[in-house]
Amino acid sequence: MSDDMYDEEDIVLSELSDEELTQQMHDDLYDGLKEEIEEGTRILLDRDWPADKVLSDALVAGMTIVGIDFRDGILFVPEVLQAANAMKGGMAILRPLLAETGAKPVGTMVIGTVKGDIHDIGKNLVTMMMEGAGFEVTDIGINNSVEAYLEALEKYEPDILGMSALLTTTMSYMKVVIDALVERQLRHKYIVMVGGAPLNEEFGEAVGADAYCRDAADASETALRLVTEKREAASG
Ligand code: B1M
Repeated sequence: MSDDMYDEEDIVLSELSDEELTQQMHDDLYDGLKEEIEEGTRILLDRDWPADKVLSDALVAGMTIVGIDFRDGILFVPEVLQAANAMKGGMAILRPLLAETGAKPVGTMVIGTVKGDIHDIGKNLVTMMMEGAGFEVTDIGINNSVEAYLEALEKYEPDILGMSALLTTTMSYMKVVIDALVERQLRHKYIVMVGGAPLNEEFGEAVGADAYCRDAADASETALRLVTEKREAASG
């Protein structure tokens, strides 16, 4: 075998230190390299990294960089879609680890991204963390109309309705859904939790949600607290 068969630029992920590997994974996510992201995810897990640390330090941190360059017009939709696809590859490996729980469900949730909005990575992460906290979650996907939410609520009768929005132009649709629940006198039946990058506490209150959740960990903690409070109030 001749020497020039080896490309000096080739990087062997398994030979990198933890820090170099996470840096490399940020670059690979940026370049939308799904296989490399999957390999890096496996290597970090083999090095005994907890799944939530792989998620936050390697994947979410990488996606934050993508988001900044998307905002600044350096990256465009096709590249960001590839980055999202690579991220999903890593998330699929982490999913069973984050969702590991033998216990019976502590509660149930229907979650979906609102109408006009196709962002689903954050919602998928919330689903995973909620499952990890022992909830049974029905994910109704993206671009959900009022009718789609109502249909799912009727069908699954969950404790919680979760809504996600990533665009300033779509987040107000959460109020449309909550108003529809009020109109039909269904609002009291569900705990409504909302989340997504452009939202904040004030917005959550303004649309009439029970809670705004900053991130997936906050969502699972809040869900546990609100379900417990609701059950205590009902039994007391
Ligand atoms: Co879009 N996009 N995008 N995008 N995208 C943003 C959101 C944007 C901030 C980018 C930017 O300019 N910096 C910007 C929105 C600006 C605004 O409204 N203020 C934007 C734009 C403008 C657009 C388009 C309009 C671009 C265009 O076409 N010109 C278009 C809209 C399409 C549509 O929805 N109709 C668009 C399209 C896309 C892609 C399809 C290319 C892709 C989505 C792929 C996919 O999701 N399958 C995409 C992506 C990937 C992004 C960024 C880069 C990353 C989003 C993400 O996945 N973050 C994003 C920039 C950014 O946010 N940094 C951007 C990682 C994820 C883990 O975080 O989603 O915030 P996040 O979720 C967190 C919390 O918010 C919270 O927990 C999660 C986990 O911790 N959370 C919840 C989320 N949902 C929750 C629900 C809950 C609780 C907590 O319920 C209880």
